[in-house]
Amino acid sequence: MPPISMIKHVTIIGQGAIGTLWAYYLSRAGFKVTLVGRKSLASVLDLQITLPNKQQDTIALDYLAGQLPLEIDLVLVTTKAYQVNDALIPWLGQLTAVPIVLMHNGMGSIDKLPLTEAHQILIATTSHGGLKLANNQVIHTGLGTTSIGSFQGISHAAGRHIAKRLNQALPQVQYCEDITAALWTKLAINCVINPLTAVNECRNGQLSAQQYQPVIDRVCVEISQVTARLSLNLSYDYLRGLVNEVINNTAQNYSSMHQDIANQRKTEIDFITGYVIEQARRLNIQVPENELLLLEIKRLEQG
Ligand code: KPL
Repeated sequence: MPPISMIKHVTIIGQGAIGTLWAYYLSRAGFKVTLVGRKSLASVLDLQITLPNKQQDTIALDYLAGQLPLEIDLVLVTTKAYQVNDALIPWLGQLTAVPIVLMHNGMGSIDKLPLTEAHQILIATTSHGGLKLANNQVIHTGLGTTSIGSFQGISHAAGRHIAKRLNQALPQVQYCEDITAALWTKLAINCVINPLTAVNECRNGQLSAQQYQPVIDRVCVEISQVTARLSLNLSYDYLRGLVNEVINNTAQNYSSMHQDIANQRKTEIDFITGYVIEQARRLNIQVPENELLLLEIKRLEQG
């Protein structure tokens, strides 16, 4: 692993709201960022961003279609969970000596990747809010934090080093030795807020209304039963408290699933609620509330 200041060339695969936010903040912090995609677009993208304090900024970002740049110190994969395979598999052969950070909502996508021992993989989860209005326009709707941890092929020391470097661009980035617990925590938050805001067509903050408390309780109870069997220290009280905190902190946001349904896009439900259901089945635990929410989202996706 090069010294911290040597992580300079960052390739970003996935130009949704989160990938675009990272591209902006990394570039502003002096990193050499290249967006890699499949569409043939101009090789320089003039990005306009609205910052959380409502100020506007613009920045020029390099874009490469269908090929990787020559210099890469770090790869950030910020596609939706269901796109990770298609987006990353074509490059996996060329990315054996480079740390790859997978950053998306949900869990389970990594299990489907044909990784070898040579791949250096980290997983990250972020609570920053973003809204992509057009290819060159994004709003940073809410400040959040990012947790990152090693999944395979990379030591905790090297992982901490990467976290520190990313923290220089978009703080707070914290390194977690137990990234699984951080991922389940975010999964629980997403299992509550995402389907409920999509089904009820509301902003995150509206879930603090009395009428939604029983269903939120049931989803949190089910998830804490699953995490208990996985020996993760995530009690119902802890998860319930965090869910309330995120509902309040992101009160004005529309969740990503709400945005997906409103824009008639596929959602990440299979990697959020679907992942919980899959683990629950394996452990013989009943999760009827999560099953109901999955069905409702599938119905909305088809509609
Ligand atoms: O991660 C989110 C999402 O919208 O996907 C939350 C935390 C629910 C914030 O909106």
